[in-house]
Amino acid sequence: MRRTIPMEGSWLFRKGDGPEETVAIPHTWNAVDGQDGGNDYWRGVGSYRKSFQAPGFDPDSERVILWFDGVSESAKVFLNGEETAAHDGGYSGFGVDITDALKEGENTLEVWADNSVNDRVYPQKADFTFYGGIYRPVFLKIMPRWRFDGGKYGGSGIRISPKISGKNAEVSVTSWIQGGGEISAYISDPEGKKVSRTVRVKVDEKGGSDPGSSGKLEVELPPMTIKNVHLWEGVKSPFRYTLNATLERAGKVVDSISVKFGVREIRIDSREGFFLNGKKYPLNGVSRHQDRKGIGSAISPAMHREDFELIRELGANSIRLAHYQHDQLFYDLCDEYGIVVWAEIPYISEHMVNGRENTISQMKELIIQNYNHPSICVWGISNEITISTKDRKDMLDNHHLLNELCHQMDPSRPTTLACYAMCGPFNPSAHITDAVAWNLYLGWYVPGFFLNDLWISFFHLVFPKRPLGFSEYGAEGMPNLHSNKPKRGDQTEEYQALYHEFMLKCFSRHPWMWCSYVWNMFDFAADARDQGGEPGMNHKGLVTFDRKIKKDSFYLYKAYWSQDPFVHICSKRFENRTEEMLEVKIYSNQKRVTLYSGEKKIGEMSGDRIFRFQVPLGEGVSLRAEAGGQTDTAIFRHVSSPDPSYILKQKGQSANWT
Ligand code: ADA
Repeated sequence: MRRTIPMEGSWLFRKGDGPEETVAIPHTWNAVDGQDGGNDYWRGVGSYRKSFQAPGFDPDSERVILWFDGVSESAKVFLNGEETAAHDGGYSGFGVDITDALKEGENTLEVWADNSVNDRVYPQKADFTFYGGIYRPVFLKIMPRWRFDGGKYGGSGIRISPKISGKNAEVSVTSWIQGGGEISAYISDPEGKKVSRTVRVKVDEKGGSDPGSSGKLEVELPPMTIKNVHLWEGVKSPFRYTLNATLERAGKVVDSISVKFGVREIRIDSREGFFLNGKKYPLNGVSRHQDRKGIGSAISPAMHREDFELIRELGANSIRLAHYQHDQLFYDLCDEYGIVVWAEIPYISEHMVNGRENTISQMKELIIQNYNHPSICVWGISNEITISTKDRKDMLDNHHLLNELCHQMDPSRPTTLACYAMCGPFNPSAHITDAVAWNLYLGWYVPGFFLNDLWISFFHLVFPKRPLGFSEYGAEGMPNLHSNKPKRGDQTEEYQALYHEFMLKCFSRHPWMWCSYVWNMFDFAADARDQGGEPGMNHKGLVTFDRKIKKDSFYLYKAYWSQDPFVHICSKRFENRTEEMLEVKIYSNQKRVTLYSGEKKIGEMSGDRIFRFQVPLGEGVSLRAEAGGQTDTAIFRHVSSPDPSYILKQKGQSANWT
């Protein structure tokens, strides 16, 4: 039966023709230079080498697959000096059958990871760092020779397509197997109780008998019914079933596989927004980049979980997993906790005529590797592609191609794309996918909060049948920069919060929009940037790059989206004040907030999420806010002149990535 051997631990690594050093996988060589600004991080070929003992396996009945969760951006794999695989695309998983190239005893594996500049593999131009390396885990998988196998795009070999039918669900399953045999399958609930009949199919052994090749058989199983189906209902009840399938040959089970799935129905309506299982389900979303301070993209499962928990604490019910395929663990968490996902490929900023094949293979991998995740509700085909595209015709052709590919591979999910701010509503690229969304930073890159309402209303008036969303909106906010008169571009925590206060109200005026995604949940590295006094970073996160500081804007969203009682005093890090009367802003999801200075009650207020108290500062105050049994504290001191450390040293919005 299936076994997995992790290939972590120490590998010998060489960056370009530099000296060999020992590193631990997962690893990226851009953990430091990809985050320190200057747009000068090293892009090239890094080689990784490891000696390992051939695993124990039965050559008659088993195969050895070397599996990579992610090698950025392209990879070449050599076993004992022979090239055994090549892969383009730094965010999807890929595997190679190394059985025939394995020697008895010691073997040498060498992997070249390549993030050098080229015109073929996406991404090449974007506002984030393209970390190079084997930055996700590597495994040896001992697999049965005759097995379920999704083939070259890395699928599990099982595709589950449930459909709601009255109180029941009809579940169609397609499977791909190496060689013939008898497949049997049934569905169980989370307690392991069988909830469908067992279906059986006998498959003739023709065409798929060579386990080393991609030759495999596609088999449609007879449909199964789940009576009184329990739906996957987002955060409220993310119920999942398990499909259990076995493959038998000559009366003996040779492979078995279990795949979780959910039953749910999605619909996007241009006049009413997003629907889950026939009910309106407004998407309160954030986007997520995966990288971290000092670590880059080579993050651990615990870090994925920490990100996920922070997003759950915020109360978001949807995530745009930007701008590429994320780790499987993250999609699994979204499935488990009912978070609706926008999944996408890194077809971004610039259409490359030579990159067509790569957009297609990355899209195929995204869909095939993720088809069974109930959380994924839309496929995103590109981001801001008009920003610097030269060959418009070729770009549009490619968009049509990708859109059709998604529909053909997955008729159940709508497609979407994220348009660039300067891409007008009439641009043909905005009218290809089923739904559309814009990255708009009105009130940040350009002045005028009100423009958001204007833009949304105009689009809806002209294209009432096109579902519109906001794929991105945001503002930079540095937790160390402060102002009591915040202005656009000052990078203060206070302006960021004001901007988001406006945007949340704005979206409530257009409840027909199908989605909105804060850009971004976390600060992330963009080595070409130089803003906020910390080069190499995009600071639009609600949480800092090291995940240690939740900015005020985080609590604003929490006040809107989360049911867990809390109270938060804003501008806490803006301790040294010159004003006599302090305006203390408080965010809470409780209806009543009380503020104390020491033991003295200053006031009590009823309100809606945002509360403002006037407090005489004197020499300083030590405040305590209470709401719904929760408390928060802050200290403000009086100083005679403004503390210069709160003000941005750089002028204006200095180096942007474009
Ligand atoms: C673009 C891009 C994002 C993001 C944003 C920004 O809209 O899609 O990757 O970084 O710019 O912050 O300006």
